[in-house]
Amino acid sequence: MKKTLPLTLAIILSLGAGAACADSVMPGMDMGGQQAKPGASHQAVGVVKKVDAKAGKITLAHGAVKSLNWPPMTMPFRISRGQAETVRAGQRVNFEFVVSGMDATITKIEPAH
Ligand SMILES: [Cu+2]
Repeated sequence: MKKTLPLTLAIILSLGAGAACADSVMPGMDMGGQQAKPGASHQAVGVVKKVDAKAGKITLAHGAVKSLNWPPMTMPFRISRGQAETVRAGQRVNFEFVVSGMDATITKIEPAH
C-alpha cells in the first residue's frame, strides 16, 4: 500500500496534466477553433494594453470568447494601422476578430462605454 500509493498519484497527476494541456493549447491562440467555423468572426470586450499602429499589432486583455471557448486572457492581435490609430492603451473596447492559424486579426474595434 505504502509503495503503490505514490505511483498511483503520479499516474493520476500525469493524466490530469495531459488533459489540461489538451484543453488549453492556448499560446498563440491557435487552439480555440474546434467549434468555430473557419472565417467566422468573434466578438469580445477587452482593455487595450499596448498598441503599435505602425507594426499593425495590438495587445488586448480580453474577456471570455464563448464562440471560441477561450477564457479571458491577454494576447496580441493583428490590426490595421487605421484601426489601431482609433484606440489607445488603457481604453476599454468592444471588438470583433477572425482567427486564422496562429493569428487573430481585428476586424472591428471601438471604444466601449
Ligand atoms: Cu485570447
